[in-house]
Amino acid sequence: MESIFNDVKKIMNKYDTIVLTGHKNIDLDALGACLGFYRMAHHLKKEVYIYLEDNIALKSTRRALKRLKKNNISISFIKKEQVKNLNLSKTLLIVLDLHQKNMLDYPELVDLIENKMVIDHHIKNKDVISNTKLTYINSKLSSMVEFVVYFLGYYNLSVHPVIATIMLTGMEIDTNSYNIKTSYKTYEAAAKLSLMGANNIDKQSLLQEKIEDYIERINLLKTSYMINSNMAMCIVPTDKFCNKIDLAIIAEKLLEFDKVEASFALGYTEENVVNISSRSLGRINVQKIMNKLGGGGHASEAAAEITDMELNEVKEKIIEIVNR
Ligand SMILES: [Mn+2]
Repeated sequence: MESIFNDVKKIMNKYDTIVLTGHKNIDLDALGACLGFYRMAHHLKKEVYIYLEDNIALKSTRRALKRLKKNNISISFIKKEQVKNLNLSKTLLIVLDLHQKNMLDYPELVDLIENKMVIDHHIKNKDVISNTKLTYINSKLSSMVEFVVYFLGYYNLSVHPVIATIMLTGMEIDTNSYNIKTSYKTYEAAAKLSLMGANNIDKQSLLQEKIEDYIERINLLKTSYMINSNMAMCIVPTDKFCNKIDLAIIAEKLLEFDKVEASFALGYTEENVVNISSRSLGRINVQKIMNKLGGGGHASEAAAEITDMELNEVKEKIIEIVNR
């Protein structure tokens, strides 16, 4: 990976300003990676910003941002309107933890800033952001943070303990607590963050949730069932709306149970809109299954949104597809 590190740094050095962005619904892996790159950009004496709007969906991300503030760690964030005021010909956009334009909170960002670099750890999809100075997609990496830890380490840079904690939490989320996509390199990256002062108690508190939310999820999990020998399904009752994040959490949780190799969580997210979140331990390609429903994603992580079918029909359709 050393040659990539050299290339990344070389490209960063060519620009005066660096804008970092993660994917929409920014999670702690994407934010942690941005913060790590921020450190590098700062070290290279660049003007650096993290693209971020105010409407952050994930509680853990909101908490992490609050924690930065509380610890007086000053990070410059930038919003849509402000990007236009940059000297764009001297600006480099670094896209982290995604490689498709439609995964960006603000997709036009890649058109607005012509000079860009894409680094991701998800399985490569079609519609990769094009015309980049560098594209590096390595699905062997557990997380974006894992890349960034080695990148910083290669240049002997470390981050503030609060940032190390955020990064460690991001890695834990992406690996489902070191259960998936985890290699010895992942543990080593975790150890490096620990050496930088990442705090496990603070990490836990970033992930804490309301007990009511937890109980509600358990009640939903109680109703889940196997749709064949190795796939589980959980359906949110039609009398309530759910959100996509909850569906993702449920689908992920289902993978922790006996015999489950792939999982589906589905429910109405609004009137006449059914969302499905699907996860796999890795052997079953759930992207293929979601593709058949008009959705997409990655082999082990995919989703679909359906507007022309009732929840029950969607359920039947999934069962038909997987048992075909
Ligand atoms: Mn990630």
